[in-house]
Amino acid sequence: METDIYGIYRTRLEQVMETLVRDIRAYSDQEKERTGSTIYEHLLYRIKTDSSMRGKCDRKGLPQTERSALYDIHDAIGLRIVCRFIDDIYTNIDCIRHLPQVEVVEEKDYVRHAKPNGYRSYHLILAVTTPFADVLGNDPGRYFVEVQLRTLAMDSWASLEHEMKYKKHIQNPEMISRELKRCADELASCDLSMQTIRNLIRADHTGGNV
Ligand code: 0O2
Repeated sequence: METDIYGIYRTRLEQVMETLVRDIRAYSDQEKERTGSTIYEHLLYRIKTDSSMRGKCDRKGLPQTERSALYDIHDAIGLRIVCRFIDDIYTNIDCIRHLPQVEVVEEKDYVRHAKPNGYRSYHLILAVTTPFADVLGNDPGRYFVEVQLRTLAMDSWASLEHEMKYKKHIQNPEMISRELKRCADELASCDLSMQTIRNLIRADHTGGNV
């Protein structure tokens, strides 16, 4: 049997993930206290499985080593924050930028710039500074985390599209891709309308002019 691709770093990855999840829950509680509403609906997190990390190394032409998994590839730790409204995505990003020991090293805004297939989501790659060594031997260390932020609508679309991608024999894939794209655009339009309605309700509630 193959050894774990993360080797002795697996427990470190778990520590980094747990600390980040704790910090995100803490700012979320503070926001709830301050505004009375939740800043996200779901917070999901995982360590990429050994076999899927090995597969990703192969796809990228990298050797299946700890260094590839922890340094060259940046999503050994993955978090997904699913929000009700588009603005909440950006509020969460702002909070994440202010977390201690966290630096945003890469970002992709597929919310404003959707992929051609209709995929929408905001991706951040974080480098988290840790009080223990990393795979390069740096101490303090740096561990990478991928954070995907989406609305509920974007999330349900992405899981359906993901299902299609991994299905081997699919009838009429062109038609399904076309329908998925149409659906993504309709959902994006609904997300915008929902945001506008919330803004109107809030402006009204605070006595502002609409
Ligand atoms: P998995 O199994 O979901 O983790 P990368 O390969 O990550 O270095 P890339 O492709 O430029 O480089 O990264 P990007 O665009 O930030 O995408 C990273 C992740 O976003 C993917 O991880 C998916 O989870 C998700 N994603 C990106 N594009 C799509 C899409 O078109 N549809 C769906 N359903 N998800 C998408 P992985 O590692 O590819 O897969």
